[in-house]
Amino acid sequence: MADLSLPKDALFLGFDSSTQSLKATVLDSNLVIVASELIHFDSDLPHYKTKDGVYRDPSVNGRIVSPTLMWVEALDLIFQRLSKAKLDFGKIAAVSGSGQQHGSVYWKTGSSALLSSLDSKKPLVDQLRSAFSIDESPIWMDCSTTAQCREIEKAVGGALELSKITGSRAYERFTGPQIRKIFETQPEAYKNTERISLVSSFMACLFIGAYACIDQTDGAGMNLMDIKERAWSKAALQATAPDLEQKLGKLAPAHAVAGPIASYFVERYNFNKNCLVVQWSGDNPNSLAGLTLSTPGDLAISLGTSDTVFGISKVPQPGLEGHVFPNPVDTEGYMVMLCYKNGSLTREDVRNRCAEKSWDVFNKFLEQTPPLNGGKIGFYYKEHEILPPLPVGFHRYHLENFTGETVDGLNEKEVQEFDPPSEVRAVIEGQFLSMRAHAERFGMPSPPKRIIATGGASANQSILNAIAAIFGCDVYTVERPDSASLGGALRAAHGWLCNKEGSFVPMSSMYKDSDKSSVSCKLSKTAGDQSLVKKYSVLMQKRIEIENRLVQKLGRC
Ligand code: ADP
Ligand code: XUL
Repeated sequence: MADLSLPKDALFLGFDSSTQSLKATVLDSNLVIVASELIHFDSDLPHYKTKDGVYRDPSVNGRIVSPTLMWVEALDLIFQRLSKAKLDFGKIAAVSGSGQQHGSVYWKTGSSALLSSLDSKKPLVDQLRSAFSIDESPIWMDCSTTAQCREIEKAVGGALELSKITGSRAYERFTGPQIRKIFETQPEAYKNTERISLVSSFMACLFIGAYACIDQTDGAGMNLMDIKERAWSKAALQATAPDLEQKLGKLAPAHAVAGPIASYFVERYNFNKNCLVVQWSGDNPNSLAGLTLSTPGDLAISLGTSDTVFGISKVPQPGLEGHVFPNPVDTEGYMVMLCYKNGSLTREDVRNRCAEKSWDVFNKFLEQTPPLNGGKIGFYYKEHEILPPLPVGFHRYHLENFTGETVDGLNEKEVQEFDPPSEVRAVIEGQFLSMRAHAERFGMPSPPKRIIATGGASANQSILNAIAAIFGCDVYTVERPDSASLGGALRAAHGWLCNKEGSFVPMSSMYKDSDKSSVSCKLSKTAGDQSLVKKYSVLMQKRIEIENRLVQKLGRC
């Protein structure tokens, strides 16, 4: 049998270029975390003047972008920090990472020459200032492309047809509609673009000093790729913009090597010239890898800027809700996912308004209010929501005499406000009841065998308690909440191994029998009381009834 062990002294470096920060995680060959770093965009790079890592454009409804150069400068800065922490870059055998999904970068004609001749004496940011035809990258929070979504769906034969091909109907944040909008509204910039990267492949470009392929998993978040063929769909390309295939370049599997590390990093930071750069992928796919999610009954819940829920599936069944992507660590399987725009920032809004801007007070309120919240239900959309497709707005209802036994005869009264503790419970119960309801409707396991929680808010024990009570299953966590950069380091090791073997090897071959590594999940909360879970099912049924009415009345974003 082949030797599937990693070289004893080697290190593996993973990144996550997400909405609010750039994170790095370093694993040793036992898959134990030996270093980590974080650059917070708003506070560490204040000259870009972002709020939550983004610009919300007041002049164009729903336009949300981030300065592309900020991501470059964050990389310069994280390397300074890793150098200060005395990380031995020479030991790093492979690098990989992830980017927030769907966001796109537009390289100006002639920039490939710039990329391949980077001067190791200068920071990247000073050398790439004129590299982009569009300086502000549209990101996943943007919802300014509804018209383009409908045009693309119509051109391929409808929303369901597009979903059958690409794994999702057209969504405003997906890259295809974003590209079409640029082609329609900034034709000169589109013409002057020689390569379009996702945030993930963009970061890989910096590491190899050349244009990197888009990986097949993150590529599925564009409404442009045929998910069964794992190749660009001619029909989707044609429906989106002219000359697009050449601007996108090729697709590659997530475990493939993007290229050797650029001499820039060898000369500037003493990387070994044999260090490999493994394809970067999306943050949710990388989290799936970092959480080692490989059992069909398990679900992961990621509580970052967005909230997502995802699992794996052998058979793709794309529909009008949710997304199907190729599994980044299984060449035949799929990853299924739902995404909510109102995640951490909406919880923070309630914390700031009702809980003295303190998670401790927020948690105290959550613990002191009864499960089911005495029939108080809230819908909190600080941003246009994806699921359900509803505009910005808060809606609060009180189900009088709610006992949790039945929805029959229950009347809801719309109210303007709740007392602060009830508002805290309403936002948490609302988010997770909505997640459970849509996950069930999407065919995800119900109840799941277990939930693995990750992302910034998974550090909050009171929130994990609520998840265990609402879903009625055990909740696990990994050592640190940033599973995407951990997944990057793990995929770096996996890509290194596949490259050594000359073919794909299962990722599980890297874990030891009694796994003491940083990638093993630990039980954090046990399943809630099952009679309470039943009552939550009743509340969920009522909530969906109200939600459907809101969608009929207020429509898509
Ligand atoms: P992203 O990767 O999308 O940038 P993260 O996964 O890093 O986001 O999560 C950042 C979010 O985590 C913050 O917006 C913050 O609201 C949330 N967070 C951090 N600590 C807590 C906590 N103790 N309780 C609830 N939320 C938290
Ligand atoms: C997924 C999505 C977000 C981003 C940002 O479809 O839009 O989760 O990946 O984290």
